[in-house]
Amino acid sequence: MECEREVRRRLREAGQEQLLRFWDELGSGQREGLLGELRLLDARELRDHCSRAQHAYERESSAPQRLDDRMRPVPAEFMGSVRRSHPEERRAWEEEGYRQISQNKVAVLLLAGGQGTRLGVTYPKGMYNVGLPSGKTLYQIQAERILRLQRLAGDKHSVQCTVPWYIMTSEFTLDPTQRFFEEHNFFGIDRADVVMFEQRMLPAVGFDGRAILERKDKVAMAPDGNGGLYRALADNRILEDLEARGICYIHVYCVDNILVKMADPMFVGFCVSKGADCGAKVVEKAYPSEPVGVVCQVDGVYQVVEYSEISPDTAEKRNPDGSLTYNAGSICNHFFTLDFLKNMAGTLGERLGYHVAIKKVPYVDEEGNLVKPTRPNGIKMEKFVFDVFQFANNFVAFEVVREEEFSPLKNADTADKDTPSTARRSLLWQHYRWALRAGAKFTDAEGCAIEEGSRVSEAEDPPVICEISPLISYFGEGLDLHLSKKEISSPFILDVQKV
Ligand code: UD2
Repeated sequence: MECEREVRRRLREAGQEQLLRFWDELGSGQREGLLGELRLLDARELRDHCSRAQHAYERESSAPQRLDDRMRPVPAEFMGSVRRSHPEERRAWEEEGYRQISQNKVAVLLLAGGQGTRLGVTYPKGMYNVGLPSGKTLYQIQAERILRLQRLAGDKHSVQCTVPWYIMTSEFTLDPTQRFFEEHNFFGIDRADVVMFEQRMLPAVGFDGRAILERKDKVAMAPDGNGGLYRALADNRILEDLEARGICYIHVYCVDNILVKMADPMFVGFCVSKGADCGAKVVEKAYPSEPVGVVCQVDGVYQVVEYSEISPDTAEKRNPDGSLTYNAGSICNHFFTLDFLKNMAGTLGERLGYHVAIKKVPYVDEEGNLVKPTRPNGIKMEKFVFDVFQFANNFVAFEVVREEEFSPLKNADTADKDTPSTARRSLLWQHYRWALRAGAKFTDAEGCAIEEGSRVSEAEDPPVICEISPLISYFGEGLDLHLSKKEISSPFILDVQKV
């Protein structure tokens, strides 16, 4: 094991010796903990990381990068759409997706290494219960969708099939996620088909280019962004695991979208039919300044441009038919072939640039006092998962309907959007629509019919509370059997025990 002297030498080489400035005050356990953390930091990488962060910060604060003049929208021929493509075409894509799933060629990969600071909980976001009548968490909903999808694809092709679930976690989320899955018996999924792995962490850096100590014996570290995926796939031999299972296509998604269609057969089938190596799901932007990334081309290559990187004029730009020119809002749902991921996990992924986030990072001051800053004081460097689009040979985008597929949980209920309440409402409205389509008749507490016409705005709860288990319906299918012409009083939960 490396001793203090050796670690100190490397830190000196990296210009970061301040990380040991409280060494003399530390007990032996604390010393061991700190050394353990520092041993993982390579001297050259640490030096490069800190100076890169400092320079990126200086560049950002002097002249934020604008990409307006270099942007072009995604050409129509590379875009499929749930709303605009022909129904026959959509059906064919969906069939293709089911075929691939039934042949065990499709996996899902969840990005779950984020800290969920905006939501304000100390546990992983996937464990969050948004207050559905069933009390199901995001993880449980996702697990049940996988189980149902396996069933659907298997029945269509008279086989048994598996959609393995890969979950990228970080130092913050791995242990609690593992424990949660254990406690819930992996929600009925075979545990061999749930593969958790960990992304790397990077030190937070002060504006002076020095890594920050959050305690006398602990460096302030943060996950390296969801683009840390590519390195983590290599670090943890995940590509080998995918290969050994015969997986060819991977649907990557983020944890917070309560409406996520895991391994969506239509999206997968669309990408496969187009021979794409890389694809992204998008929704029409709700309004020009909506803070979502836009899928477009920059200097002829595909990219997601964050809202902060374009001017209001560009965001407002419209086509002759009145629609927004940059309308393809990214919902963090991506398709990759295994071959593409293999390339990204090698040298290409290393070439991805970092994005700078200026944050409030708690630290110890020179006197050793813990300080919770009121203003941003630190730089966190992150890679973004979609930055690999530039390397695609055949990139496609697929537009879906927001109300059916996108309602992210980002903020606590004190905010006015993307909260537990809005997520719960989106799901309940969707299930209400499915139930009506299946012919359900809803009655109130007095047994009087609630007419469909008594719809209120979707900004409020639906007139009846009806929750349908993903174990029964993946995306609204097969409900006639349970609901047609049935009189149902609210609140109502359709789950397997009740069938
Ligand atoms: C993400 C997208 C944004 C838009 C939006 C839609 C990125 C970088 N941005 O924005 O373009 O599509 O979602 O909801 O994808 N994560 C990790 N490791 C990390 C950091 C994050 O796994 O180091 C995960 C995180 O757990 C979550 C996902 O990545 O599942 C998205 O992270 P976020 O919530 O920080 O991204 P957001 O909302 O800024």
